[in-house]
Amino acid sequence: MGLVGRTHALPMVMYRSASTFSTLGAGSWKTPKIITGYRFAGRKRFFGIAARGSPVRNSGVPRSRSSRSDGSPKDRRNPTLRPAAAERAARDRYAAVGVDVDAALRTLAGIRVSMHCWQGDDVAGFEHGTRELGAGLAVTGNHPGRARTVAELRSDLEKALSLIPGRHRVNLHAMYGEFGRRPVDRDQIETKHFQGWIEWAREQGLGLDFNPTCFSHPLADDGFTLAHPDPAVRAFWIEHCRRARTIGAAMGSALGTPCVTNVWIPDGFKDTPADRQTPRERLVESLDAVFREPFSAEHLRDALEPKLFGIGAESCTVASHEFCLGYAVARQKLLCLDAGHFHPTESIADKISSTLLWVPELLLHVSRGVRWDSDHVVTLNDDLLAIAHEVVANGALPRVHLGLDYFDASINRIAAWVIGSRNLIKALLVALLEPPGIRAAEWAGDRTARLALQEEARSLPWGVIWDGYCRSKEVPVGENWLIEVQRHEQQVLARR
Ligand SMILES: [Mn+2]
Repeated sequence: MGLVGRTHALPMVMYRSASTFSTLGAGSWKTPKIITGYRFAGRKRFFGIAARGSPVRNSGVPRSRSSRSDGSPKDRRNPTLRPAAAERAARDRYAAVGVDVDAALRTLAGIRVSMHCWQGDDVAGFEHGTRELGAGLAVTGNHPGRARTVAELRSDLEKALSLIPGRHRVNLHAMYGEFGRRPVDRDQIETKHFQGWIEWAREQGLGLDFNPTCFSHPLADDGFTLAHPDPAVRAFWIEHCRRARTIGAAMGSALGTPCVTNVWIPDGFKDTPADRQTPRERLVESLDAVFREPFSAEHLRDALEPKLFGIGAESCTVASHEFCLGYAVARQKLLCLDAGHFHPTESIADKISSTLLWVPELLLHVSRGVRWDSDHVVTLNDDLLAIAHEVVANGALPRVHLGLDYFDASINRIAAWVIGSRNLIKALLVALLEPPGIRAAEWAGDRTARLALQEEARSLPWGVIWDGYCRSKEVPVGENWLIEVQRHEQQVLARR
């Protein structure tokens, strides 16, 4: 859901420490096209995307890693090619408001964003037989080049990650295993089906996160899984989630970094239920069974993700925010806050400091809601800046796992990853570069100065610092990454 952008008042107390998927709700006036296994028929149009004469091609900016200029006179028409002088001036400006740019960049470089694999293939997965998504999920768009195989998805992830500064993580769903020739049902998945991903992640220097997939399955077709009235159906999904945790722990153990394994339960009612309580009691029992086996926190972190509604489940979602918050507090699990899973004007930013008082850690699914859809590509809007601010300003980075969760098949999927990931990292940079005078003004009771400094901070030259960060991480500066994506689209995606 869309969020109302607003910088929330800073809390007075510092902390000491330190799927989900597209909802198509009641407001939908037409049925969106559900894309699984489409075939693209418009190649000519596609080839025109990066045709000669496009503004990006002719901008005069070299194609990649281009801004290593020494600021010589021939470069001076293009300010992006004079990084050293611009960065010095920006650092001076930040120094004047008490900001240590180097410290901010060191912190930024340590933040691992978990990039969601399902943007690359429209949440199709690699199980035998293509199914419609169901469970309130739908992907709109038909851009060419959807990853159809594990190899294609990994290749696309590598391309996207090469354009994003820093070292990060990849988030998998259980439907993305390598299942071989014979079908493997969800209650039969094993670590061996994800061994290829583990080896790939190790080679790439990535962490992995994981999710059981409680949708796109015959036993989820009537809208209930872990809260299903039939004990046999519940047992199936309990076994699936239990195995997902075992696999997550194996990933965390193999890669030396805890795997956040996030359970999202789509169960809900299209129309007004007569009994909202019994399904929730069943869900508590099911979750207790799922989480019964203990694992080391060094390997596995369990998270639970609430949602307001999905298409076909508009009247009541069993795993609502209150349900999941209560369960997470009672059982000391991680709470997952998805930016698109609340009312359209409800921001998750303000929930971060509130919930961290009661749960050990948070998982954030950074997304962008637009009307009925919870999963638009993340843009650098006030909502995103507020989320990043709340994590950074409250000293919560060590307790908050940052993941992305959206999917858009109407644009280049690699670009969708790059845009959202870079935006989240940019928002974190802006938060890390916040002048300390803002908080000091609030603590001094000077609300006038707080507002004045907050507004002046918006136009501080963080973009120059960002460019320098990209340069230092050897990823394209500014819009240069788009040229890489366009070339890749012509050379690789067009042939799929
Ligand atoms: Mn989510």
